[in-house]
Amino acid sequence: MGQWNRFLTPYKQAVDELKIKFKGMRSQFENDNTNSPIEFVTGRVKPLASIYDKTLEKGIPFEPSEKLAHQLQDIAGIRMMCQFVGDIETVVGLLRQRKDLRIIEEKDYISNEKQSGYRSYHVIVEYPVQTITGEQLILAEIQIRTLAMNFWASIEHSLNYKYKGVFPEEIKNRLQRAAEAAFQLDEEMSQIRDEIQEAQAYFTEFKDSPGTH
Ligand code: 0O2
Repeated sequence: MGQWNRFLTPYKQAVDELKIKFKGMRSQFENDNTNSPIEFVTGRVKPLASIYDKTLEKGIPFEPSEKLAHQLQDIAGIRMMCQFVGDIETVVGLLRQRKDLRIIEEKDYISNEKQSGYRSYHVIVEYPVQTITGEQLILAEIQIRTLAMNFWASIEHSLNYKYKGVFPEEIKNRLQRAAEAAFQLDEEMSQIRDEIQEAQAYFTEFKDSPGTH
């Protein structure tokens, strides 16, 4: 257990640091009175049980090693949620211009939706963590998705866990319909984006100085 703890500690540090940095990006948009393309940010270190499952799937030894660090790109995981599909490209652009991380790979499951109905944009990055023994490069997976994509993915993830990936036909069909509904919701919201953002800017202003309206 001590060995796993030592192995996972820099991942926890990477997740903590990236969460703070990305939340900081949101605050900067707020300070500028600009609608933030980032709605909220979450992060986690992959639980040992999930690491174990993934090693079985990939046929690699379940031990804290270089090989594992190389093969599992999402031990450090960050999620950035956006209101609108168009915000996702903006967030990816913001990531591409950062100097504190290096993009290794991008996976566009929005243009190329997964068979399950899953939609999201994944960016695999290499992030340097400073440790007492020097710098360590950590791989992290940043998932960027709308609130609707996130809603669908978290429900499907729970059901996947319950049914261990083998869904009854009816659930499978309903999930597919729900994915289509989430897609439609994103489309509709994008159509009235300007209207929504104007209203949100008004509320933010009103919250800051309620007496002046
Ligand atoms: P958890 O519990 O979120 O950590 P590869 O290594 O490239 O062969 P891999 O590892 O499947 O393929 O990478 P992929 O598909 O790019 O991204 C994996 C992660 O994306 C998953 O992590 C999920 O978080 C999410 N994801 C991918 N497909 C689906 C899906 O159909 N439904 C849901 N709900 N999420 C999905 P984990 O480790 O599976 O899960």
